[in-house]
Amino acid sequence: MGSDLEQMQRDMLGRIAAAADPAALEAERVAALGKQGAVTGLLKSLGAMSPEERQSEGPRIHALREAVTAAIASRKAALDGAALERRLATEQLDMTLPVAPPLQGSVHPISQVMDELAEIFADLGFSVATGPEIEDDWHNFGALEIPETHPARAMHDTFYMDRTDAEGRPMVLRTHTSPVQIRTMQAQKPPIYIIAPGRTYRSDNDATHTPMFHQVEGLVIDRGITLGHLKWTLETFLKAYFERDDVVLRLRPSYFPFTEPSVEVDVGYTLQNGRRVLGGADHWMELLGSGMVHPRVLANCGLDPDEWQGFAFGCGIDRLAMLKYGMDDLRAFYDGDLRWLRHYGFRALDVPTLSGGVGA
Ligand code: 2U9
Repeated sequence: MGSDLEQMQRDMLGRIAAAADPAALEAERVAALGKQGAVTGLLKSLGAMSPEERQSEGPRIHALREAVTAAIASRKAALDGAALERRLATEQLDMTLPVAPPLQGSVHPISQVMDELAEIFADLGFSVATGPEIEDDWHNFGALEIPETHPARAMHDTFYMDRTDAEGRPMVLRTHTSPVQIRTMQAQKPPIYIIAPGRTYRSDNDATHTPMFHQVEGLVIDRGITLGHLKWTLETFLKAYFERDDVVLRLRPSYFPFTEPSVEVDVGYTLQNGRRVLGGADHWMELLGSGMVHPRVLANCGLDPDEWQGFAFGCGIDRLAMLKYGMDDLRAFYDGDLRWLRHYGFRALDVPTLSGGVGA
């Protein structure tokens, strides 16, 4: 009996390993483990055995079943993997083909707002900078004066990767777009006038937070830059973005490790039929954070703080989109619901321009 079982296992594992496609593998599974299968038959035969026989044969038959089950799972994984590889190698999608009108997509409000921001800031002499979304500890934290022990680290709810940087510290999904400015300061000499829009990640998920969200940060490095330049820039940006001349800002003292002094910026709004409409100064809501770049951050990037000064700001793009275009649930941005996209999406050729209206 014992050597019969061993022979049976060898045969079954051999046939399973040789199954050339999922259908052949399924046939082997049914033949072994199906209702009428050989292993199932052996398991059933346990009932008719004497207690002594069952004690010796039971574990062997169960071991056979486990070995066959594991072999099927491993062959299935190998066949599925090979099938995926074949599909990836053969299936192609030509992204440049024109789309038939009933299927025509729309521009997502986040992309639209990013285009609007690029347009507005280009008019002020800023260019758009980008950088990696997987960052090392130094670019995301260290250079910005957020050391490991700093409470701001905990506030960032960081996603850590398996990969490590040169110092053996885990790589992170960037928690803000600030590392883009660090990289820009290292790579080019001032004057620097950039915005850094892009995806950012924090382990946070509720009605007002998604684990992936979008930020735009701005950075100016030049000689003789003051808080006055910061306020004028933000005012000019927000007036253009909300397409209103009565946008009023209120700057409150705040604290960020990478700016000194730091200011939180509130924007005035009025209530019309229960909805917030930007402009005026009836009510205030916090819109963005900003400040003068900390001298140590400049020094970390090889700039002499006695020669160069700068300001920086950071703002959630999702929030900018919601305020301008009237969405009230952040999570709908990422549901991929075509009805939502048709309602809030923008036509592909409605490119925002300052003269044509940025929110075309
Ligand atoms: C460098 C130096 C300074 C960027 C800044 C903020 C203040 C800020 C938040 C607003 C809402 C992020 O999306 S949010 O949660 N940001 O409050 N960001 S100052 O400061 C920098 C960046 C880079 C080199």
